[in-house]
Amino acid sequence: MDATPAASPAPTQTRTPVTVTITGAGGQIGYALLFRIAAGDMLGPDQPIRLRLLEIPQGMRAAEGAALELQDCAFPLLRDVEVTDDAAVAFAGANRALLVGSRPRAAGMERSDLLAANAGIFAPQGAAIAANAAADVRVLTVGNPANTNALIAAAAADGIPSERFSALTRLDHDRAVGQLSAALDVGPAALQGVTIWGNHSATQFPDVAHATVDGAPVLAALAEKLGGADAATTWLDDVFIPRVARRGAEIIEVRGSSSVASAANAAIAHVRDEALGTGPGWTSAALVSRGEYGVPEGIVCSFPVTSDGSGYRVVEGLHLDERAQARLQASVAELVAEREAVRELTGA
Ligand code: NAX
Repeated sequence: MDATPAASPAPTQTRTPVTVTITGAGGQIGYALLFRIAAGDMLGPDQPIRLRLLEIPQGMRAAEGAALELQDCAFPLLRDVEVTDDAAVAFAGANRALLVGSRPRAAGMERSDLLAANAGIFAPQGAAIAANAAADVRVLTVGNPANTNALIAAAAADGIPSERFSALTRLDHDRAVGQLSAALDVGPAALQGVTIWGNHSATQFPDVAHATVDGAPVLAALAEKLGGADAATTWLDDVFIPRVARRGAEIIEVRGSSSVASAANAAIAHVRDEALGTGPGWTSAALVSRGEYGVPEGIVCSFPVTSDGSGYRVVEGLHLDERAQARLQASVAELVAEREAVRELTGA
């Protein structure tokens, strides 16, 4: 018997590490993200990673504690972890940035105050990314209001193409898939073609008009399950759409705290699919509009998207009926109003 072990490649030794910067790393979503990223869930099991954790001074101890725990996991892919409150240091050489830290809404705060406070975070971070990150950097915004924060960061990141910026609506997408999966009593993998349109807010439009279950139209499957096309439409309008759009509030009510593990899971899935490809079908992500589906250019709007590993692109050519158009336009109107509110700060 030959006792010589078969020659195997040493991928973690040979691949160049990817530098991943996470802002708000000392917070709840940060804590749920870090260990999965370090374990290879986001960029694959062969991709070494360097982590850069950005916090504000009040969050530094929590981030430092997470860094100690990361060291204690001895993840084979994790080369090093640096914790800092200096954006220039955090974004130095970053290939991937996940902007999670943001200013939460305080009691009595108007939406315009919230937008302005976050412009004060995301504009300097966009500038710091442009000045310090790697030439191939891609940036996902998670911190709310996510779409407009992404717009602010992109506008401030001189020289970085705006298609490198996106905002997270994958959680909404996965929530929609989860609801359909339960209603139709099928596994999530049987479902394709769900779309979240618009803003990551209660105005978003979760759309199943092009969705399929095991290759057959979801609308027909719902009609069969619920006793007719009218019953299916009523369920979609009165149960499905509001439940998906308000799921964040439902989680807070039941759990006593906002979505954390599911949000981290969605952020990981967003980056993974962007970097490694979406495979069959599409997913949802908020991208800078180029005017697709009549959405004004420049706003960060959720669309159906695919990636072949080189970045997300909008799936074009889907038909939206009048009701769907009206729902999309309502969410787009909110995004336009948000852009107006921060226009002076961003020049967008
Ligand atoms: P936490 O309050 O637990 O953590 C936020 C962290 O960000 C804190 O540690 C804070 O010190 C830090 N931070 C604040 N300003 C910063 C800055 N300028 N630079 C670096 N760090 C900064 O919130 P968490 O539960 O982790 O949620 C983070 C964000 O995700 C919130 O804005 C939340 O609303 C948003 N969400 C977005 C979702 C989405 O689907 N797009 C869903 C989940 C979540 O609600």
